[in-house]
Amino acid sequence: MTDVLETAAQILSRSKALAILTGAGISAESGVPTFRGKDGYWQNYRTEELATPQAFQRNPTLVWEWYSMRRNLLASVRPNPAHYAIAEMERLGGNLTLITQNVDGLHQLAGSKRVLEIHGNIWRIKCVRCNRKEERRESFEELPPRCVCGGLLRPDVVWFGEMLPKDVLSESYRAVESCDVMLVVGTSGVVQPAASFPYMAKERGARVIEVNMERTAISSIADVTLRGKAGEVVPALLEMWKQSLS
Ligand code: BJW
Ligand code: ZN
Repeated sequence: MTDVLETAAQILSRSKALAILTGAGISAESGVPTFRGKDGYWQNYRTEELATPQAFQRNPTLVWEWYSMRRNLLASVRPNPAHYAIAEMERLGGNLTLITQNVDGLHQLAGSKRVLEIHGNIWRIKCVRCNRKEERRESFEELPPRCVCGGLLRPDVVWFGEMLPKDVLSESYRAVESCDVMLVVGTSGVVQPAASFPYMAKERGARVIEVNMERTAISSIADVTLRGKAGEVVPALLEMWKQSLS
């Protein structure tokens, strides 16, 4: 591991434009379940059956119960060493863009200032009728919750078949197209368009470093693969990177 870690740290220390893409795996050690694999079920429903506008239309209460459960859990979890290490990478200076698929807000809690949340944020809600958005951390007395206009409220997250927020997406593409290194942490790389970011970066000549416990759809194009837990590997990578700077 030390050898590959050193190689990765060297690549990072030479980088002039770093893009970081994170997924559910980075929050796993904080106690947040991932979406796929053995964690990817809730009451016998798969993520793909719940995170869709059709599921919400059919049964808003069911979908809200899933989000309520997750919001309750998230209310008490803390960032882990991987989130903190990435926040410190930002403070090290240089050109860094953090793109996350996560809706949990843990990067911000760890101190990351600029976070491109391409799948939205679970603490924000919006009205399906008047589109009013609001940050709301408290739980709801009744599910599904309703807006003052009478419309249904939903979490302001991106479901399957929905477009990603335009501004956030174009900023992400800018970073993906201009980075010379992409660090990919804790994502299975199966959900588009995020899954194509490492491929696009690679095609433009960037180096790809992957941190994941398992082989993924991105592993085949990674220049360096760091197999292990994000909470251990990312801080170790940061330490080695700092050493190579001094
Ligand atoms: C660890 C670890 C530890 C564990 N340390 N690692 C065919 C081709 C191309 C595209 C499509 C297609 N068919 C359909 C599409 C489009 C669709 C899509 O990609 N579908 C695929 C599943 C096939 N995409 C969309 O619909 C997107 N919109 C879009 O494309 O708009 C344009 C369009 C519109 C209409 C038609 C066509 C195009 C929107 C996608 C929205 C995804 N939303 C969700 C829910 C968000 C809200 C919420 O949180 O509830 O986003 S789904 C879920 O998956 C969530 C995640 O962000 C996302 C990605 O998951 P992630 O983060 O990778 O998690 P996991 O669980 O998959 O993986 C965890 C990884 O961590 C694993 O690898 C572990 O090994 C690892 N790990 N512990 C390090 N300690
Ligand atoms: Zn409304």
